[in-house]
Amino acid sequence: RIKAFVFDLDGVITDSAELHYQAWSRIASEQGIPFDRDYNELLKGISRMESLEKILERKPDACFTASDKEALAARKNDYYKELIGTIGPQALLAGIETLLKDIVGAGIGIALASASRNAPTIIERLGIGHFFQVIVDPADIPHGKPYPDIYLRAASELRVSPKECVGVEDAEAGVQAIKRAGMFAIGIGSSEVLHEADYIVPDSSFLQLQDILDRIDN
Ligand code: B16
Ligand code: MG
Repeated sequence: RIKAFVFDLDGVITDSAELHYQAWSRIASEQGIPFDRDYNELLKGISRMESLEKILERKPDACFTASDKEALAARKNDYYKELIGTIGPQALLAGIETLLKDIVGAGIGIALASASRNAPTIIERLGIGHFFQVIVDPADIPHGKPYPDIYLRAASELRVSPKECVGVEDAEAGVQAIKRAGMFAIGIGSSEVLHEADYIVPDSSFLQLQDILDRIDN
């Protein structure tokens, strides 16, 4: 029996993936580094520093010291915080609020497993904090997605077994993390990118609790 849902944030609950893209675009163009939406796909689900490293890889001749990198990552976060300062409940993706309500109504637990250190601020701005029993602090998790650690921590904080959990992700690294944790994986987005997921939907409006539970061998 399914006892909990564990959600990713960016690209699943709200389109902050787009805001990350805009903030990184500013940094890349300031540095004269090519950057586009295809390349941005590689940054989804991975940490701020890992994202920066991936962007700087595209300027192999340049030399960035550790403190240059700290400064770039901090500036990106300032740009990002400016963008998230404008969001409110209208930024919830289609179908998510109904899904959260249905899950709670069915007596099933909910946790957040986001790599974003800004996640608590975003959840509060969206007005959905009351649905979550657990928000995992990514600062506590040394190995990010695609390692399963953040999903395993969510299950243990909820006091359920990973086998009793459904994970929901929009990124390849995230789906891999869910599968390695031993959970049922829902992928939102392209089936090419998310082929390891157990159930793939094109966007969040397709998510229906009963439909999801029916697909899992209970
Ligand atoms: P921050 P998720 C991830 O969130 C994003 O997908 C990823 O693009 C970002 O680099 C990461 O959070 C860190 O975010 O800079 O706010 O700490 O998809 O795991 O919810
Ligand atoms: Mg995501």
